[in-house]
Amino acid sequence: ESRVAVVTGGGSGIGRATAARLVAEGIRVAVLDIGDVTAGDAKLVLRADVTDPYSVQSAFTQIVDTFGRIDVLVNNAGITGSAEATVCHQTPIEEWDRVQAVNVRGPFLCTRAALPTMLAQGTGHVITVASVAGLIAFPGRCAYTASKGAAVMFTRSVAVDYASSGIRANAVCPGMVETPMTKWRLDQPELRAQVESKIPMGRVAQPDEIADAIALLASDRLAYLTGHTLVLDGGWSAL
Ligand code: NAD
Ligand code: KPC
Repeated sequence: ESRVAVVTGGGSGIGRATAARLVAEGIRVAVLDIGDVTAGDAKLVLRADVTDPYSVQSAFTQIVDTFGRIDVLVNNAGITGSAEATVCHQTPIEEWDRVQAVNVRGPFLCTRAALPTMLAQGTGHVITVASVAGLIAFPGRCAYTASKGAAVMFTRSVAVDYASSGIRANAVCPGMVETPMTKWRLDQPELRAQVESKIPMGRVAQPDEIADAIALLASDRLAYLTGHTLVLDGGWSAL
């Protein structure tokens, strides 16, 4: 039977493009999202909150009951926080907690739920969508930047601890991507120009360009790659 991938936050943006791309490659895909999801070609669509252990556990139980295995987990669900979640001293404490909960606790809970199946298989790949903000600070987004730094180190921790069990972990670090998350900023010509001026390629990315990278990682090519952060930022962090 074909391989199985789970994509969290698969209802929108990068996650939706990734789910479609993996389905096109013949992978059986389970999409997990807190919001409304149009099924697309995904084999299984589950409403779940990645911050809630019970919700996550019940989703993964259903996935394993349905497919019998999990080859790839894409930890993609993420948030930036409200308009008030800006620089450190102005970030509401509850917004800090909410951002860490989705962006750090989420990958932890989902990976924790997927690992027993991967360990039993002796194979598996955890791909976490971090951000260029996990490598260089995104100005005015303290909670988000800190959370993505944690996502990168979470990936390295899993890579190191499970390499001898046949399980790999890699992160993808996109730069600015045109999705519902960033629409509010990119729809304002001045703010868009400000972002584009920092990117050597002079343009933001489309979700398909990130989905392509995730699909390459999810394929069993690059089999020696683990603990890596694959940066797709148009040269932003190379400056
Ligand atoms: P998006 O807002 O379009 O999609 C995120 C999806 O995650 C939504 O469908 C949402 O419902 C889901 N989600 C949010 N909280 C959830 C929860 N608690 N449980 C389950 N699902 C939840 O965002 P996007 O731009 O596609 O971002 C996807 C990932 O890529 C995020 O981790 C984001 O930080 C990262 N990223 C985005 C950009 C960008 O510029 N758009 C850049 C770098 C990294
Ligand atoms: C680069 C990245 O991960 C997105 S950071 C900016 C998000 S927002 O402030 O909502 O435009």
